Amino acid sequence: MTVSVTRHDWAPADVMALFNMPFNDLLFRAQTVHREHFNPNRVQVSTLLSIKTGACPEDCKYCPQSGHYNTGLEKEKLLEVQKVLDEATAAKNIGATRFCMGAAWKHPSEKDMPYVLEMVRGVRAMGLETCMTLGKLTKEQTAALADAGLDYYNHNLDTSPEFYGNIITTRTYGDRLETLAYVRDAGMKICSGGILGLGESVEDRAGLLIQLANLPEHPESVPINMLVKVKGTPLENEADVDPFDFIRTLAVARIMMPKSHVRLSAGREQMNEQTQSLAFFAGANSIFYGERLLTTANPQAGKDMRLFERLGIKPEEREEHDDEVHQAAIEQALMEQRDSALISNAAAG
Ligand code: SAM
Ligand code: DTB
Ligand code: SF4
Repeated sequence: MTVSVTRHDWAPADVMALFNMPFNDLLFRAQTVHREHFNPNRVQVSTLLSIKTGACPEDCKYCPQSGHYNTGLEKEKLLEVQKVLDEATAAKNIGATRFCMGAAWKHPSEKDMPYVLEMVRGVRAMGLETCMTLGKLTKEQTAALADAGLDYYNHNLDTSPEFYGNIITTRTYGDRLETLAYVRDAGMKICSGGILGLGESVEDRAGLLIQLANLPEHPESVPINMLVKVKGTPLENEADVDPFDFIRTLAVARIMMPKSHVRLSAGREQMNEQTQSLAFFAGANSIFYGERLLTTANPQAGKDMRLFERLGIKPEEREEHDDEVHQAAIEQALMEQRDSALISNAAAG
């Protein structure tokens, strides 16, 4: 019997009914839906890099990079393309399959676009999936990113439309929906999710998931972040979210968007391994991998690999592109890896 349905007409009462299910019933249902579409023992791994850090003109109350708050963060201008490619190589070497580049901008400037496009082309040629999060986009910028071969654009809705004004006043919810529509129209995949722990109610969590699931197509990737409380931000003393409520939200996201990758996103450094393993059971099947998120800490790669081993989880292979140029780049990278292994074997023996 098929348990999952792909719907775009979720109403608040339907979603609150899921949130109010007994925990075990909810997790069983989420895991059943998960198994209809995914191998439950595979988790997608993405590595993040901040390509432009701090002094952001937006006032997102959770964010250490907002120029409105003093968090003591060292600002950095846009990284050089070669530095970004070096970091992508390091991410590939620890086993990441997607490289996500984030900039603390309201929107990209025309002056920065050529560098950003070069980063996309360079990272893609290494055989990694590419993702960027650069703030609001114009139609033209979106088309240029798609032409350069960007696979995913991350732009989060963060919370419900009703609660949003308590957290951000410098960019509207409508602006975010417009950027997501441009990304979809340009043929790229969407990564969009939100944050828990902002002081929102369960109804707001349901409201966020309704906005995401009622989009014309579900986002391919849905990051659910747990607030990382950073000193100097207005939310530094916000109350902790009950870990079971966090897990419930992942489970409801899995049920509402059965074919999407749901990412257990920021906040894993503050979470124990039992909570993370319950998150995977609830249907989360993607993580940020590598010791840094954008500006805050994430678990060490070795620690995550040991957890995967203990749980019998393997990192998911990257999705293949049918694009021949890209395939050629992958084969080239494999040949180079083989050559360097032969050279080091020869040197050793
Ligand atoms: N500046 C771009 C934007 O906001 O569109 C991209 C980068 S921004 C850091 C991406 C997302 O990271 C935010 O939408 C938010 O969901 C998440 N985020 C930022 N600070 C966070 C924190 N302290 N804890 C958890 N998630 C956070
Ligand atoms: C997302 O949803 N979470 C990531 C990514 N998309 C860009 C960012 C998390 C940032 C956490 C705080 C920091 O490290 O600055
Ligand atoms: Fe700027 Fe993004 Fe942080 Fe908001 S979340 S302050 S837009 S970097």
